[in-house]
Amino acid sequence: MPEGVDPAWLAPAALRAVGSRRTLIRGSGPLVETVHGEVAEACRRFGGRVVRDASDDGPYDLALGLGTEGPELLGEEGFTFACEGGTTTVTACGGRGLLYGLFHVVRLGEAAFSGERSPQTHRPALALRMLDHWDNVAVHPVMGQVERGYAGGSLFWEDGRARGDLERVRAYGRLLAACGINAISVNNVNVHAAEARLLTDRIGEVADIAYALRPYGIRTHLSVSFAAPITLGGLSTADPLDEVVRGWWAEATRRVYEAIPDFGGYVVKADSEGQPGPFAYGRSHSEGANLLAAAVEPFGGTVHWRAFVYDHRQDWRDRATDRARAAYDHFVPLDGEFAAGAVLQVKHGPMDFQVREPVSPLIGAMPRTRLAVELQVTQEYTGQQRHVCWLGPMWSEVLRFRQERGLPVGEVARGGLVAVSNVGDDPFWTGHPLAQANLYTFGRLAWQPDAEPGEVLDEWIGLTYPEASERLSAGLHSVLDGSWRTYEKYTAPLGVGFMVQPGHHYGPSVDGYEYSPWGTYHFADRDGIGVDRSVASGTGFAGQYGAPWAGLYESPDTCPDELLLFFHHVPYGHVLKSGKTVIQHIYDTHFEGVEEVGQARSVWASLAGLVDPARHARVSERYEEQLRGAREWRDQINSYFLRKSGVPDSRGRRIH
Ligand code: GCV
Repeated sequence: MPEGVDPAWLAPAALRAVGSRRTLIRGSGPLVETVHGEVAEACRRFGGRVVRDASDDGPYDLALGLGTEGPELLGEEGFTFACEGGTTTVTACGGRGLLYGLFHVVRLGEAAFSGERSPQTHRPALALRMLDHWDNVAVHPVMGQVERGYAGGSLFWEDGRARGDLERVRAYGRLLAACGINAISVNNVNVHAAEARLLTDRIGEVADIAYALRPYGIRTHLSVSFAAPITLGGLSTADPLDEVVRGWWAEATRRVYEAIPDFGGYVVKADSEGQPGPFAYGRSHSEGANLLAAAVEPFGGTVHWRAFVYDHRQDWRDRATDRARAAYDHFVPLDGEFAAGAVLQVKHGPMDFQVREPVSPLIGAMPRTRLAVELQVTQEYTGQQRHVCWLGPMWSEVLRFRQERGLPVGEVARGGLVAVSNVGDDPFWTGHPLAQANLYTFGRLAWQPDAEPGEVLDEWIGLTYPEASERLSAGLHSVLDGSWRTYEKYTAPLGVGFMVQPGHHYGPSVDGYEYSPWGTYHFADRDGIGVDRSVASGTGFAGQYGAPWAGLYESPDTCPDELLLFFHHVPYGHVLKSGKTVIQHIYDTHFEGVEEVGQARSVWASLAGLVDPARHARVSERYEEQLRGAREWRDQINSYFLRKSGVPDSRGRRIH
């Protein structure tokens, strides 16, 4: 780890069990060298020994090697793990598999070397496990270096260019490999002028980044502008059916692969929030995506085409237009029209990464399209890494959600699981040291979408605090386990969403988006609150789901409490399944949320001395801000609804 940088979930002591043993490494290739480097460094630190390709110097405690058996079962990334007769063995068919096998042993620690375990096979459920960086090459006047970034500057870009020293990028790749991530898109999906040129004359800078990430099995992807043939190529059109445009993309892509032979492909935000796209030429999104797919397919690349398409210039008076409907309305008619090299990348909810949303009905409604599901690790709407909000339980709910055909989202996402990264050049990587748990959890859930998030958190604790006492582990669980629900309690209620300050999205502003063109309304008046998305009387969004969800969401009687205001406009006196009225629920959860933050702050304070001082201090400082912020949310939300409804708190607490 570069000096001064937090080791995160590869604390040196996490490699003690491996580094104190005798290891044999068999095989060759760049990733085998990475494995060897990891083990050799651990041995240097902890007194073990590593041998290459020997057959006569055994026995070994650990044998890591490439084999030829079972490629159809293991693929490039799988491995077998066994512990028999005093030797722990990891065998893989490819270098990536061996690397993931090594990190499996690291995660198990001493347990990897005790007892007898017959061979187990491990392989990722999803082939693509990717992070999207919304990093700007040049500092953007409004969005800064990293759009929605809360951890300092970009790891990749500085002063308008790729960083000269990419040691930190290499260290990042190592951390990501340790949790199973295998792809990164290195620039913002909002492609500004400086980023656009990465595709052409500045591809060498991307190649340098790809070089730094490659030893950890990570492929590099690039966000591109649909208008590139015009802005970079000087053509008069970017029409996807124009032969000259097709030729331009083919040639530009050939050059990209010349510079980066294992390039992963393009990410495209088109006809979305002002980005150019095929609509300008009267073409469909499948025609747009297929243009780029045709360019990357000969090289084995993929186009990730984002489904985040909606009208961001909506008239708030127009009650018929519902942003939640947009992705489904645009894309479901195109099912079956996307080329094999195109992946449709869908945000997990129909709106925009709110603390609570239903799963997007688009996921599950396009069986003939390769879908990737997009999560947001950066905490744009969940406390911006100033608040603790561990999102593992929320993502797990999403990934286990089953739509009509019965498959969970984690299986429907055949095109991969993607997330917006939360790291920057902050020494703790993520601003809030506890936000590292979100990044780790994302990687592990992408590998195994049905994993128990609590067990993933145990792994993260074990790797980040390898010598943690039971008190420290229990304390970390206590502050993280319920933190998502706590955050939900003191912010926008019952799935209604937003109520944040416009622009930067931090802190409460109940009516901040109420009369805006962004389509994010709550419709609170003196009688009630919520958005009627029923088929019977509302926007019809509930009807985009299959059975049983369409029926459940359609009626306030069957709609789950936590999503009630997403689907229905109800009176403040409406009684929830919990037995409380909506207004009393709002008051109670906001008081409880603040109390829970106060309790978590005390638990954290009690861990002083068990956590290294710098980390402890950083988290303590952030808890002060979280408590201040939670109080602000409580007081604004409660006051707003007391004033609107005129209904007093049944418990007579002070509301401002
Ligand atoms: C990169 C939200 C964010 C934008 C982001 C957009 C997207 O609207 O606020 O910053 O733009 O999502 O996902 O494209």
